[in-house]
Amino acid sequence: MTRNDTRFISGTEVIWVGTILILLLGVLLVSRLQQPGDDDGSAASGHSGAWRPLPVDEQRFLARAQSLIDRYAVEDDEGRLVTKPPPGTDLYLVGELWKWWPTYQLEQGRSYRLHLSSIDWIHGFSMLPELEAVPVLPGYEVVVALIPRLAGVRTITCSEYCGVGHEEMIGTLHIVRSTGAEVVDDSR
Ligand SMILES: [Cu+2]
Repeated sequence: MTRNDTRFISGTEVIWVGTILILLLGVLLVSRLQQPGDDDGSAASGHSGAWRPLPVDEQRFLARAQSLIDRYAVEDDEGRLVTKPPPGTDLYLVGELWKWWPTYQLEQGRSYRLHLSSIDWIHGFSMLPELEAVPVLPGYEVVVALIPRLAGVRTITCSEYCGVGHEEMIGTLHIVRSTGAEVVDDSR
């Protein structure tokens, strides 16, 4: 037996374990990014194939979200800002440690194009049952078709672990019936 054999961990072993870990992380990341949007029969998915993150300028994305707020935001009964763009509007939703903004009010059964991006970290957009684990990435946007199926104050959660505030990264979409402004909650 040589001296090397008696060492606790050899350099070669460290390299092998490291390589395998990196490969596993790579496979995990690629499979996340290629998650198909409409294989689950979701009514929200108006496109075919994988999510496609496209490079986006962060300042332009933020400006678009802000301009929707400037144009359509009103205060609700509790003094919170709710942004109410008409059906068909391109929506810009920002994921950020640890919140989602703006808060939109949308009409049930109408279709919207939802643009998602992050300004800091990798997040994931989930609003079940319409959309699950859509990647929300800094420097990229993912555009998905959203047709809200259930009325009510709907919860957006983050599907990618993003630090100590991950569990509290909750946003809301207010979904109203298209005939009026009354919120009828049948989402739970
Ligand atoms: Cu997150």
